[in-house]
Amino acid sequence: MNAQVALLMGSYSDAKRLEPAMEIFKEFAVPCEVRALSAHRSPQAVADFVREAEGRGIQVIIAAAGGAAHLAGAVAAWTILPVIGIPIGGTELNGLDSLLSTVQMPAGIPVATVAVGGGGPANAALLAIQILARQDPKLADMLRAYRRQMTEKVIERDTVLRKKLAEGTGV
Ligand code: RP5
Repeated sequence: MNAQVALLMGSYSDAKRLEPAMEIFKEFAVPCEVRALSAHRSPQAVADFVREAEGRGIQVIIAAAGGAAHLAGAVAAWTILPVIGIPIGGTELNGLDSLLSTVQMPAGIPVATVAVGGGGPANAALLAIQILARQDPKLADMLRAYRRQMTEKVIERDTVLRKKLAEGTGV
């Protein structure tokens, strides 16, 4: 099956932080093309990749970068596919530089930006899957099951918390 999602990162050094996104794609059995291409150091390769993406069946592009994080915006400039930006943390400015560079797009060229660190990479993958699920009822069912499991986990932990507090055994 051809990949319907592409995950671009600005540098191979970003890869570790993007593992949660790759795990989500694995869990939902959604093939994802993963590449490390820089908006600044290899601009032509980025442009070539993005311009060919739609023709190859890619439906959503995720672009992750840190620091002067222009990758998502540069990608969005070349395509009308939905682009999800992941600002990478751990920079000199603790990811605030990446966040602002990714999120502050001028009107006309949107980038849907997720959080720096935390659930950001996983949420980018889930959002991409939610977009695909509009045309794929099986994926939609999987997303509903994923949410149900999340809810069950919260309820379970709430029960444990209340029991421990009632017993006075500490949390
Ligand atoms: C950005 O610069 C990359 O996305 C990465 O987060 C950061 C540093 O890249 P390297 O110098 O480690 O290649 O373009």
